[in-house]
Amino acid sequence: MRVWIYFFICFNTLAWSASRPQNPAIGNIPGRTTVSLNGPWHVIVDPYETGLHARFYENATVETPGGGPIEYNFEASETLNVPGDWNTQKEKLFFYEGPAWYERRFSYKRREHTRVFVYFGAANYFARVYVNGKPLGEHEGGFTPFNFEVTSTLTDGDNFLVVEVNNARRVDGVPALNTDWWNYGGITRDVLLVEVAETFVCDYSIQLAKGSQSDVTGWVQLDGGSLAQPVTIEIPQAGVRKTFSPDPSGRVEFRFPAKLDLWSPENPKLYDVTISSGAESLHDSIGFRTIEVKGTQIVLNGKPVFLRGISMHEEAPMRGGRAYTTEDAQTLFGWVKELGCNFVRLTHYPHNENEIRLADRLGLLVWSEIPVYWDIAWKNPATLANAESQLSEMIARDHNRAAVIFWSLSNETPVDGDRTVFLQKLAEEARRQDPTRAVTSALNHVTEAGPDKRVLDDPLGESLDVLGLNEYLGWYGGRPEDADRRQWDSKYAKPLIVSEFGAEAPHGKHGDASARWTEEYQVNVYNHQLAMIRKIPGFAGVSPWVLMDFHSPRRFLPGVQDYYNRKGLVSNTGQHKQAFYVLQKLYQQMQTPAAKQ
Ligand code: GCB
Repeated sequence: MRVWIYFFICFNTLAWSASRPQNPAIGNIPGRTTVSLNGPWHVIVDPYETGLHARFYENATVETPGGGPIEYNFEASETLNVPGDWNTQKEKLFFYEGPAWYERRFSYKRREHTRVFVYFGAANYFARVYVNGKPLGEHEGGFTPFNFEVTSTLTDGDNFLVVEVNNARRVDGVPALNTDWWNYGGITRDVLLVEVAETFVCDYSIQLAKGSQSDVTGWVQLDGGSLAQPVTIEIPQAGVRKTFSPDPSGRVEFRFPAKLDLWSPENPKLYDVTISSGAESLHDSIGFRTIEVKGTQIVLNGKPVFLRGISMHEEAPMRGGRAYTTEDAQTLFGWVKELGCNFVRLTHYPHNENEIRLADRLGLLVWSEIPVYWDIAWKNPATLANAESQLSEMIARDHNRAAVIFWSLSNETPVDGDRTVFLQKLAEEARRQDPTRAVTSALNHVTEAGPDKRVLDDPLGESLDVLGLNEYLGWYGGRPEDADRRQWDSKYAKPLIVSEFGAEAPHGKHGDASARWTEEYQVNVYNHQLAMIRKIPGFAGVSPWVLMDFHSPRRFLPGVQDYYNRKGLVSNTGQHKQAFYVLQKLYQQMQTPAAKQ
């Protein structure tokens, strides 16, 4: 089955396809030659999608005799920076949802014995890609990478790429119509031309074998005409150099002993790993650690770990809009580290690769999620296929990152049969593609077992390894003090993470601890919540909502929200609210030698 999947992934790039051709390891891998297509692209905002019929992708400039007029002109159109969302680059596009056409000219000369792919880090939400007037394919899903082979479509000399990006919300989309985050549209991550050898490393997995601290296991998949060429794996610092012969499908599977310093939040050790085959030599930085669930404990490298976390969006501090640079990630994770976290819940969609790689370097454990959010079209097979492909793309991009310990399938989905079947299928798929990490979801369905008792009994819990619980006692219902009486239970003897709680307060708005929208009220909620959740059976971690204030189309209150969700511990311009220090103090206490015993 596995071989088949890789056959599909590697070889469907050879044919034009309207589906999603991809080679997972095409991207920012050191050792690969890339040409950046970032920078200003010409853009035509096209609310009625006229460009599809008017064939904008042909990028016509000269009228054909007897033909009609050409009513567009990329060269004379405005530009937008790539990467970047359109909403925060032009004020008039702040609320825009719909199609827009991007165009970029570039000159290129292919080197002999290479193949070339055009790679997109992400485009939200739906993209159609054309090169030199020819369709390459399309991609659905706003937060994961995709690529198309352009070896035979590029010409030596001048070329042009046209991409239609459409962020219109769709009933059958993932997410669907309703979210509590801004629907930033556009090409929001890097665009690259990636050059590979004629036979190249299409994907690989290198990590510790499940439950073993001394055996490295994994696989390498080749794509191309010389599938028999040997594959060498080196980890120089650990004295490893192994050469393998692929099977007829170009696949190598291996397991060998190695003496490695384990990766952990306290010691985020990364090894330089080289994967060579034929003309290619890739270098990756890989950490080695084990992650397991034992009873109600999360076990890292054989020892139980408590997750001191925070939830966060991929929102740029200071300038606003989608975060995409390493500097954005450094600022956000700087605050995460300042809080004393060892864990970060990256909501509600796969965040950019800069963040994940920085988490690897900083020693932050990561919860990574796909945007199956609130209610979506559970009965629609195309919606399931779309969710599955976003899940696969997330796993394909990040499966070599030690930081990632959880694949999250969903957030606050309504309990009903179709939904549970849908998510069970995603759970199976996640385990099939990556049996080493834990599968989780943020749940919020609880039943009353008395006036002050709630039980987490969502049937999806059966299919998860780790349970996330979102609860907002003291904000969406009740008073902060009600938490003192609230008791919790779980139907499942599994680790439980309180994946959200919180309260809104703009920075600098003060008042009484009982006055909603003040920093004092937010502190009050944190104090009572933090005391309550520590008593939850199976309590294995917490990631309050949320690190930084973020744009939301559902938050209107003038002078208070102004289209921001203000539950941040830090404002969108970096000011720390009082509740930041409440959580920081607790996380500091948890790290004292006495607390660790
Ligand atoms: C939630 C959602 C999150 C919202 C948050 C809120 O439960 O998971 O996306 O932003 O509540 O602030 O209401």
